[in-house]
Amino acid sequence: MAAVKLFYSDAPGRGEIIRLVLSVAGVDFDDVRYKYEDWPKYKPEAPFGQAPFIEYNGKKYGQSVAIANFFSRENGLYGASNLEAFRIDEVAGLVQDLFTCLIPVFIEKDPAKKEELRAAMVKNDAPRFFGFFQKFLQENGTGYLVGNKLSLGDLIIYDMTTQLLKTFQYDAAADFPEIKTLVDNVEGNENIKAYIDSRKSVSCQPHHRQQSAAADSKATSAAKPRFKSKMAAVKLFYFDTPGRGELIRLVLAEAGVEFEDVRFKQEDWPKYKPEAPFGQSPFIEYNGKKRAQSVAIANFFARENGLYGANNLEAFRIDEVMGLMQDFFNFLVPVYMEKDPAKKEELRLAMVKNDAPRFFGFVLKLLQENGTGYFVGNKLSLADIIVYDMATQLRDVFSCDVAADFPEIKALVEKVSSNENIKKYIDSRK
Ligand SMILES: N[C@@H](CCC(=O)N[C@@H](CS)C(=O)NCC(=O)O)C(=O)O
Repeated sequence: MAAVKLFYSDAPGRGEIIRLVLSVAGVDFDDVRYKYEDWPKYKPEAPFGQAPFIEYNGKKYGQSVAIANFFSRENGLYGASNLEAFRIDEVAGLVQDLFTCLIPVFIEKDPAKKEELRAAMVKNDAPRFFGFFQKFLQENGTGYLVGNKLSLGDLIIYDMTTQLLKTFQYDAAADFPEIKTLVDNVEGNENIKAYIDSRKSVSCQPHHRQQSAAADSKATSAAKPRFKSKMAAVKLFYFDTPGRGELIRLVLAEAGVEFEDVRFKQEDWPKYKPEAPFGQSPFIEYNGKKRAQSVAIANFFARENGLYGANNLEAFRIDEVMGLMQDFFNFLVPVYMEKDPAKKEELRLAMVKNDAPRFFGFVLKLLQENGTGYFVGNKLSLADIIVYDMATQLRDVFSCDVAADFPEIKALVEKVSSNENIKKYIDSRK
């Protein structure tokens, strides 16, 4: 493995999971930590104007989840099967949702208001999410999230537990015995111990992590479609809108997986909500089990059907695109939810002017870099499908035609919509 340089502020935040993964894997990395006020110096270097980002083999990469996934796959921390990877992705999705709940608490300046928000988060959101993690751990029954060894999933839960304790005084390990066991298991890992010790002496200077024996480079084959198999029937539950469900429909359609597309009206959601594993949709029933988190579901079926790249670097690029599109989706939600027509139009215009060109500008650069008209290799992948999905939702729901401004995106949209299976699905949808 070539040396890695990680850029993030001198805080845990979204950077810590990468530090944990690299440490467990024994990967040599420069932990470049800067003070908050120095960020403007680093921002122009960040591929998507955000941190964390890394330099790896002389190239810059962004999106924390994509980076953590890449190094986890590279070092055997991403589960032993596609179903184990699916569970890890579910946890990653839940933690992203929990992060979204933490942000307003974190950025609130007024101390009384901040404490009020913190108390509400500690009372409601945190136990809800840790309740899900506890259930997963009980289900697996080994003290680890998947199998009988440490994985990215354990590190994600550990990271959240320690960050919540330190920053928000919420002690999940005190309330959930399985979380306590997991924290003990993670902290019992030799490499994590060494990392925690080194962290104590960290200033804002870049510091260097020592490489351990485990750092020998591994073949980049983990992301190959490993489990091409006859799929069991799938039932997908989502609102009768594209939203977060459409990506899954498109992936299943492209893969030729037969699925029951259960669509419901907004007012019928209370009937389905109790069935949803985390009280949210989309969710699926697969092999008699309910699973959720849209990205985890899409990743699972993409891996299962050869839509997740031909190697780990291609999978990394796909995860970057997925992360960018999830970030962008979060900007669409307030526009979609706004009830007041004037306010809604104001929000829409701002999104069309700022967020859409920014995010599609990033993905355009990635598309141009590959130069085949696809994001990776010379064939359709999950990345092409999500960009197609977002571009068409923008066009149809928000009257914003990014394809008109970016010819390569236009070509991609045309290519995806003329794909035989996708075309069949779109026609059936009408
Ligand atoms: N990160 C989750 C977010 C899911 C989410 O926010 N779902 C919304 C619909 S797009 C929902 O279920 N809202 C209804 C509710 O929370 O009761 C995912 O990607 O699946």
